[in-house]
Amino acid sequence: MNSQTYIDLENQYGAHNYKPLDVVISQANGVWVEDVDGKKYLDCLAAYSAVNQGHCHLKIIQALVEQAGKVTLTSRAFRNDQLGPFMRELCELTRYEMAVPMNSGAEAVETAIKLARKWAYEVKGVPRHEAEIITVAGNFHGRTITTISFSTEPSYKNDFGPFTPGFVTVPYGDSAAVEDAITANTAAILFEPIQGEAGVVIPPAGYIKRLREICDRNNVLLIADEIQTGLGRTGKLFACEHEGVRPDLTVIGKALSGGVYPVSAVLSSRAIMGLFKPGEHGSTFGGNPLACAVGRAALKVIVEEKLVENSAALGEYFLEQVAEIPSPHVQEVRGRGLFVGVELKPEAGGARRFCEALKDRGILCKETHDNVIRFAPPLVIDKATIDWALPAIREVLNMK
Ligand code: IF1
Repeated sequence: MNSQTYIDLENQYGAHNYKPLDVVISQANGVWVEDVDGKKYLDCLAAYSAVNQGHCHLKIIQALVEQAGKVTLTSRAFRNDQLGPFMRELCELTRYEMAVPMNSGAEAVETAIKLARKWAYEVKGVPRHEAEIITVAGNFHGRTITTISFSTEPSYKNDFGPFTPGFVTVPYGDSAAVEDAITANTAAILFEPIQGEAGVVIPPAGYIKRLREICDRNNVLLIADEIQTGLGRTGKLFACEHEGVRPDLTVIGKALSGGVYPVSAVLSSRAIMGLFKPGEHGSTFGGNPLACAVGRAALKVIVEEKLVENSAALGEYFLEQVAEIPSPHVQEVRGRGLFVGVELKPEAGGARRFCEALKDRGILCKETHDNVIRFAPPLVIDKATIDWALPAIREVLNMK
């Protein structure tokens, strides 16, 4: 079957909730993917940073296959021999005391919200059902009813109300607005240290540090959604580390499995995580042995292959090289680590056509918010591969 046949099938039987680039991928390895016609592409999206370790990393696949032959799911009604070691390795790497394993990113965000609310009632003394959480404009935290309730993107939410109450929104990057929004009932501030979906939006220097101070001063929890920015993407293990900040709760997902399986988690202290009592939270698949075995291997690869360091070094090189490209279309190039956004001028005709042109030259990227091309290749990329991609990027940024 050729590409068009697969596209037609998907269009006929699958919901049309996406508008993907028409490349039908059937194989992948490392930074490369291959379509059904045998054409190879450099993956510069890495499944929105889930595939930081590179596609089909041998060690992660081995862990998956090996564990699949032993036991895949016990449910949390019983224990399994992978959960404890996974939780320990995760906490040791991230220097948090405890973690709760979930599956999708949105689920983990909801888990963090539940924890923050519980903390507000049991520790801070907020009257039950009155906790407020401050969120920021342009956020992306998932697609569930609660996570879209505080989305500011009309197409993500407009037809899906009624919404979950208890959230207020302030502009991104404005710490004074956060402080003004705090009331006696404020439980937490939920934010992304770099907004991915909004177009690789980096907050003003000092913003994260100021959020930390505001939280400390007002007895409010700081919750960082590092689902996309975490685990090396920005050149640090967590993007909050760029400002030396340790949030009370950090939410991770995506690369926690290297894109092999849905694995997410919330990281926190014993004091906060300890508020969950048996029966109050859970998930059939969360913490299953297959997920844990995959997660353990995925973390090991990040450390052993120095992916955080590689992201920092090659990200700096890539950003510098792209920023130097003379182009009539580019408004701004920004990034941290291998997380780079090229914002085009409004008159450039939208980022989509640039992504299509890159695709024709063997590079897969995805536009975000009409005018931004996001480059986020797997963190295993090397300099030679970046150098291979640069001429094509140069050409595309200069097309008519
Ligand atoms: C899709 C966006 C990226 C996330 C942050 C939570 C979640 C995500 C910071 C939810 C997920 C994904 C979802 C994916 C596209 C992608 C995305 F454009 F939609 F916003 F990366 F920028 N917090 N982001 O980035 O995690 O429940 O999906 O596991 O198609 O919706 P999830």
